[in-house]
Amino acid sequence: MENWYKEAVVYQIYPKSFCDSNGDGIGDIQGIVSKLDYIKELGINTIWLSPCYKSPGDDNGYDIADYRAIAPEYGTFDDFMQMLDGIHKRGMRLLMDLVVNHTSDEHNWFCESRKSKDNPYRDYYIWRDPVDGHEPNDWKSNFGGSAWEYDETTSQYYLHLFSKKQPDLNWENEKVRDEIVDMMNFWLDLGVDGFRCDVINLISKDFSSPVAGDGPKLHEYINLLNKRALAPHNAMTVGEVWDLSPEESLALTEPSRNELSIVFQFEHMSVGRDKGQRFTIDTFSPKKFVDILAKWQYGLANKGWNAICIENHDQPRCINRFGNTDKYRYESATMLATLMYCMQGTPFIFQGQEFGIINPTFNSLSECRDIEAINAYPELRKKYDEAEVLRRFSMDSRDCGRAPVPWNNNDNGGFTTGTPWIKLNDRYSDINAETDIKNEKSVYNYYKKLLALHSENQTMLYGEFILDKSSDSLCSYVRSGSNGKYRIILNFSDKECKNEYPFNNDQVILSNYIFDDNKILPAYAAIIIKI
Ligand code: TEU
Ligand code: CA
Repeated sequence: MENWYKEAVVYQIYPKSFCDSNGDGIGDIQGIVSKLDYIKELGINTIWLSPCYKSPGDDNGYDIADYRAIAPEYGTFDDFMQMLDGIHKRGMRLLMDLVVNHTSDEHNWFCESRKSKDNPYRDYYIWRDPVDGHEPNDWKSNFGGSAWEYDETTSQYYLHLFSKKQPDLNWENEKVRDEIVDMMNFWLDLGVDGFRCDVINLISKDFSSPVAGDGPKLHEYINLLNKRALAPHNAMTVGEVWDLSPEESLALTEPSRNELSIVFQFEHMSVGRDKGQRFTIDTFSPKKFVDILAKWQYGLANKGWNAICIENHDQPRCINRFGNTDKYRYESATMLATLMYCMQGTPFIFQGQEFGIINPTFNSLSECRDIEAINAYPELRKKYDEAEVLRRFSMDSRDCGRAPVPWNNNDNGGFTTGTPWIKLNDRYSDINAETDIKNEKSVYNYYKKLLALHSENQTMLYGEFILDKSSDSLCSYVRSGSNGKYRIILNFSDKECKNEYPFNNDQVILSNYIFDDNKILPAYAAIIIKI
């Protein structure tokens, strides 16, 4: 199938936190192998694996020291091939993480590059002279501070849009482009099926702009990767791009352009944050959230394709942000899933989301691991006391999604027999995969039914999307296509609301309550009806 990405149902694995097979407290490839049946059983046909390459781990693997080597803490190359084979044998596909905006400073290219101005690898990275004794411009690193680091050996600055240990590659250099194409073909030739492309809009820089990225050669570079690596392998790609409009998304994905298959949009993830900034708090408006999703449904209709995502390794758990972790955990988790995965687009599910994991609580900075939170701490402490900063980290730091997956109610949720590299959520004895699978009314069993409906129903896959109602409680949309019409009815609040779309119980395809009176919808009700 040429456009197989449209029928992909993707499960994201963050290897460090997924499953530890050897008791060192770190998830690994054999841990993944042991869970392939579990993933398949959920209704997944594609796995996206966050980086598992050799890395010093400054940004948990998004700082790559060797693009062609597996990190020893995750296993061997043979383990990797066994996993790939196991994925394919089960009729699933594998997307690797393609992190090519930057490498680790411990990558051999950078070790050479920083040695001297005439080193053959010098132009693999972006080096600039100081301007009046200062940084070349005022670009900021995503992890705080200047994006420029002064290197004494050659008295120049290098650019790093993330940590200092993640120098940006110089895509202007043809040799860099050739190296990346070769590396992509290396994985594709081994049988890998595609890539999730990390911060892909940053690879071309616009030096005249106050913010880096979306440079003039972006489309040219992606088109080149498409022609020389992706298209010949019919590979799927999903680009990670922040702050883009539907028009910009189409410019990267319209099939005639031969660039990417789809890109994520994270606009809805900013609702509830002040100006979209992390660690800030704004009132959460369900209406705004649904309206943004609808804008993207309409914006890409018949021209592009959505990537439907509400959690990943950079985000806290969706129940904490948009639902209710205590009284209505099941109801809000399943309502959010219904809202998202009945829309048109490829579902992305982050490990543990399928059984309603919630954020851990961080009680001290020493429990936090993420470079973004640790770097932000001193500035936040100037504004808030210790308890408030930790409360914000427990709500909104990237570590929230990175807590280990609890598989059962054994010690450490069965994630490891050793000491986990980061703490688990304390409620793992009741929120874990095994308990949820056994419980008929559970987030896991609802996800399984919902994903089956998504995959087996032509209307759910390809049908038109029509928004009828968005508000801070009742929301409703219709999907209409070759397999008939369906209405999705949701109560996006923790109070009862009036239902404007009455139905008979025999119309119900899936719902998270059993209804006697359908004129009143209980908190976080979600119903899919045939109309
Ligand atoms: O994320 C890019 C990115 O923009 C976020 O890290 C962002 O800076 C942050 O969430 C804002 O609060 C990608 C990866 O998903 C992330 O894990 C990496 O750290 C980053 O790129 C660098 O490779
Ligand atoms: Ca391990």
